[in-house]
Parts: sequence; structure tokens; C-alpha cells
Amino acid sequence: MGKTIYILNGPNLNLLGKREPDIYGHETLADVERVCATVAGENGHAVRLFQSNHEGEIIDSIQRARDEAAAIVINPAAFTHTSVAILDALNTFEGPVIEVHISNIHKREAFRHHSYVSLRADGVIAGCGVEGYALAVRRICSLLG
Ligand code: CA2
Repeated sequence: MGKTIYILNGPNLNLLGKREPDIYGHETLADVERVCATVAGENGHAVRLFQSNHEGEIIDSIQRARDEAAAIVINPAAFTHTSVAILDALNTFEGPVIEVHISNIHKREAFRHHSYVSLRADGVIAGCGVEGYALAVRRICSLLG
């Protein structure tokens, strides 16, 4: 039976495609949702995309995923590098988790090199642009079977 994959996005990613295209590209979150829905649909699954600028709302969505989703793709944005609370929430989720970064965080400032979320993630994709989200959904589909 088809399962739901949550695609969670942290602060400022609502600006995707609208600012700093040299780093984050021209595609918007709506484009990301469309491509991810296509990949999931080809495998009999569905996606739900969520973005928030607020840490607590991201934690709430991870807690909702415990009841509503079989897997999580997450780009926690700047919270990647700061949030033990998001790591704790992800640790309560039992399905596969893939962490995505549009830019290659390891090629950027040193403070972006550490990720709390990587301590939980089953896979990490960085530096593949927004295509990284589709790659993550493809991987999730393999893991879900
Ligand atoms: O590369 C990524 O996906 C990041 O998670 C993006 C975060 C950054 O803090 C991480 O270190 C790496 C920033 C998201 C900001 O998104 C924007 C999108 C368009 C225009 C401006 C900001």
C-alpha cells in the first residue's frame, strides 16, 4: 500500500528560487514538491511538503510524522547546525530519515560543517542542488520497498 513521505524544510527555504540563485538555484519549493511527488508516485507513494521558519513548528511536524508518515526527507536549513531539539524529535521517529542540503555545506564556512541531524539521518545528500530532494525520495522508496 502507498505510504506518505514527509518533506520538511527549515528557515528561509520559503525564499527558494526568489533570492540568492547563485547558491540555491532558480527552482522554488513548489517545484521541489512537484518533482518529489512524481518520483514518489512512480513508486506508489505520496509526499507532503512542509516549510517553517520556526523550530517548534518543525518539531511539531516531526511528531506528526510519527502517526502520518513512513519516512522523512529533511532540510533543516540553519537549524542543522544548532538544533539538538530537532535531533531529539527525529530520534523518536522510527522510519528512514534522509538529510538534504542544496549547497555543499562542506565547501562553505566551517560552522556549516557540523550537523546534529546527521547523527540520526540514514543518508545525507549535499551539493546536488534541489535535485538532492528527488534523489532522497528515490532512496526512501528503495528503503520502503
Ligand atoms: O544548503 C542547504 O540546503 C542549507 O541547508 C541551506 C541553509 C543553510 O543555513 C545551511 O547551512 C545549508 C539556508 C537556507 C536559506 O535558504 C534560502 C533560499 C533562497 C534564498 C535565500 C535563502
